[in-house]
Amino acid sequence: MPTLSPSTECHGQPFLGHLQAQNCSHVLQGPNGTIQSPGFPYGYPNYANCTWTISAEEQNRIQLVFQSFALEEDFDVLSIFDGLPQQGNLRTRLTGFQLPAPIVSTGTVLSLWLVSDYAVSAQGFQASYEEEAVLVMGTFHSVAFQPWNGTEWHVGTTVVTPQ
Ligand SMILES: [Ca+2]
Repeated sequence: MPTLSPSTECHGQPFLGHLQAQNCSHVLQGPNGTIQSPGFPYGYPNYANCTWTISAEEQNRIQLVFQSFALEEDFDVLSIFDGLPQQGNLRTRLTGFQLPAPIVSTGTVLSLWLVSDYAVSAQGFQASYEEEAVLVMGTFHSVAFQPWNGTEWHVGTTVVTPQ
């Protein structure tokens, strides 16, 4: 009986090959949306092997907030990747029944990878994601008020409009 093992190779391909074969690979773009494990909230299948890759626009970040989380502890795991779902990008592995804290990507891509084993399911997970604009700290120059040209303001500076 063949079984899928996500940590090993499949026909010489890395684990992404499994995902394409199972058609459980989701590519999502901002600005926001909801992600659910298959069958949520009635239970995910055994041998689940699903990825969600979320891309934000340049300069933006992705915030992931869980609304619900229940995976068979230690045996079914949701891995979060800061970037594409590759081993080097692994950020955290989530399992069990505790609602994880929100996660914000450090780059423009955040990925999720759900793997379940051969038996015992649970409700699964639901999370919403949202693209966030990054406030670039720095200085800017007045354009509207010509006399102020050359004045440097920092974010948070109080600007008093002359009467
Ligand atoms: Ca399981």
